[in-house]
Amino acid sequence: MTIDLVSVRALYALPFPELLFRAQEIHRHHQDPAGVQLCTLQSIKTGRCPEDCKYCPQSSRYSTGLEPEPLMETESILVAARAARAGGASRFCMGAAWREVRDGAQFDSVLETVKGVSDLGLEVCCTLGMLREDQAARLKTAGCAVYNHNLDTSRDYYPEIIGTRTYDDRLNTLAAVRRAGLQVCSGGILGLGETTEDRLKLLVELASISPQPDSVPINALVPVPGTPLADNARVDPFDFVRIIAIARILMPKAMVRLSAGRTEMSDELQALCFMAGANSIFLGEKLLTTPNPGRNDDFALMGRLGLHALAASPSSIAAQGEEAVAGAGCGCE
Ligand code: SAM
Ligand code: DTB
Ligand code: SF4
Repeated sequence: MTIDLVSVRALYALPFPELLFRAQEIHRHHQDPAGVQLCTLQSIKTGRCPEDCKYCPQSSRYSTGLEPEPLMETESILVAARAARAGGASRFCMGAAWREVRDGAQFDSVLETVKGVSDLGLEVCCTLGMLREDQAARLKTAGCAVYNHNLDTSRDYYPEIIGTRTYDDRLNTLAAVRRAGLQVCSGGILGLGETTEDRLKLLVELASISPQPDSVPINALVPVPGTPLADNARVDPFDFVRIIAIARILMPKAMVRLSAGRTEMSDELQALCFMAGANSIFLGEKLLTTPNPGRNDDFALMGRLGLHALAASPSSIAAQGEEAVAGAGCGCE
């Protein structure tokens, strides 16, 4: 399907209720309309990143007061993964503040961890920066199902935010991830100072990846003191919902994840996002380094809205050992 910017602009110009209606029609046709995928995030290597992403508290270029931490040991990560599973998550996403994956002892350790987490019956996602196809293939063999690598914004606006790599570097990694047979998770951030046109161009870029990303995280900037974007204005809530709705319309089969920034969103705004087609969240009090609503709040909201947790898809769980089968249906209500 060719996705053209002109028709995407026309969607954005629709009256809000009309846009939501169209998104809901597509959502109901392709997704469980009351299901929410619950993912957890674990920062496995924190801070001291050589990249200059202007939004990121983990870049070594900015003084954000973040306490850096070296790569975590496999056993400590498995403790966190077991807790995530017990807490009702179906996907465990591990993030490292690396520019790129380098072969060697650290990557070997990540591979061992991936195997351990996958053996628990959790869908494993990694976000480790740029990588090559052979590295992606090793992750897949170890039991990783998904690789997260965000385009973040439009091609035009990208150089305003990141100078240490290019948009094509990003797309090349995504292509390598796909060739290795991993699922692609790629999305962006709203609130970087971009225009509406940049947001729509980002969605067109994402929807034009062939095949389309399996999941699309939409983050609202968490402004972190010390980063160049610390004083950015908040995104208008209705504009945010419109972008979620258009992501749903353009990528009907993707999980659309309401990602960073939820602590600043009211329950009502999050409900609108679910109505517009968002069907995934990160669970737990911390994202990588910044706060996230606690799981009690999230389960309370899901209860009030009559939403239920989606189980991990068995095909995404590489290992189906005894422990895996026990964990796969951790039907948290
Ligand atoms: N270093 C790897 C990379 O850049 O791909 C993986 C970790 S990086 C922190 C993952 C994603 O977190 C980024 O692509 C960005 O979209 C998001 N992110 C980072 N800081 C953020 C912030 N302050 N607000 C919202 N999203 C943020
Ligand atoms: C994504 O798009 N958002 C998550 C996940 N993918 C890795 C990360 C959000 C990070 C927010 C800032 C922080 O907590 O450091
Ligand atoms: Fe490093 Fe990723 Fe943060 Fe950029 S977004 S500074 S690459 S951790």
